[in-house]
Amino acid sequence: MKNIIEKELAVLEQIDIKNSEEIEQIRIKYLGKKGILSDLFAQFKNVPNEQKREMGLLLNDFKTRVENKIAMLKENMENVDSKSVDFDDLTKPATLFTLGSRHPLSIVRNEIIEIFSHIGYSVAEGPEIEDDRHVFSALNFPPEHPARDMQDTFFIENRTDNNHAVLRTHTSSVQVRVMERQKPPIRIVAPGRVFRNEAISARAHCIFHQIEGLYIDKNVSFADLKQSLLYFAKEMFGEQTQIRLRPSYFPFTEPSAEMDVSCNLCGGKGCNICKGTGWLEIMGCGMIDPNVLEASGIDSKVYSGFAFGMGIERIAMLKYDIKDLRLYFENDLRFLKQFSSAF
Ligand code: 2U9
Repeated sequence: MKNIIEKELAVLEQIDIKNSEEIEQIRIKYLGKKGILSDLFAQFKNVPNEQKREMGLLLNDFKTRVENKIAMLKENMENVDSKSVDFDDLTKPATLFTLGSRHPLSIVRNEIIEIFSHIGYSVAEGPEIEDDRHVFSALNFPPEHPARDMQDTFFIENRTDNNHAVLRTHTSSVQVRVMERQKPPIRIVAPGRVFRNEAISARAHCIFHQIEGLYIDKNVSFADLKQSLLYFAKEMFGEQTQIRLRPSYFPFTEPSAEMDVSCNLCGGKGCNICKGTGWLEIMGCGMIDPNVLEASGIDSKVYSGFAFGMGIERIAMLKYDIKDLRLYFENDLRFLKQFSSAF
């Protein structure tokens, strides 16, 4: 038995085969039902007891070597095959493969981040599951504010200290966390998913995406806010774009405003996109309320700042003329394939 194994090992060593049929023949010769190994294992029972251990080891080692050799031959053959495909006809057309495309919301988010990065903003991120303090209290929401209601906010856990766990309803909570840990100057944008308890329709969804911005330093003024947002509007919608600010109200900013951009489609004359007004509302903004600065440990006598926020779905709807918000979340490839971008 020992002799047979040694002889076969020498034979095995010499084998060099390049096609799958021959490899299969070798497999059958050694590992097949009536193959050499099966024969040797059958003979094993006649081996005297004192030799069983040595023979057993030899036999198992032989089997492993056969299996390894066959695996190696197969691998070599695959390499030879793929080389031959590469070189057999250099004039063959290349194999087509489809490139994926970015989601329109990612394209728009990346574009906004890029624009603000040119004037010194970096990206901040934070948790989607938040607590009352970071979503409401620190942002100057009074205890009875309707946003704190179950109708508007998804509550995850009611806590006895009233610092309930909630799904964030805006990314402002990310900015609160940055203010808590970083001394001004702070210049950040916070993109991310937010959640509101809304019925789903063409114009509303319970999950959507925001990008908010925050700039805090000494002597930051409303003029800085206006100029920064004008720069953004021109970069995003074209050099000819104009902006206008209308007074508004948010608990976390004072004064507050809504910002419109001039409608690019009709050049301000009025069309069905801007509903005849010549203007498109794209974001809210304002000077950060001193209470908000103080709540996160920033001295409002030394520092001031501005903030803004926009819905990414809305900006992408304007950019791509998308009429129904639900398209963003259905992952229909006919929709997704239409978008391509450098971002
Ligand atoms: C801190 C202080 C102030 C962020 C701001 C808005 C105005 C705003 C909405 C636009 C459409 C949300 O997606 S939307 O529904 N946002 O109008 N957001 S100012 O203000 C902040 C943020 C963080 C600490």
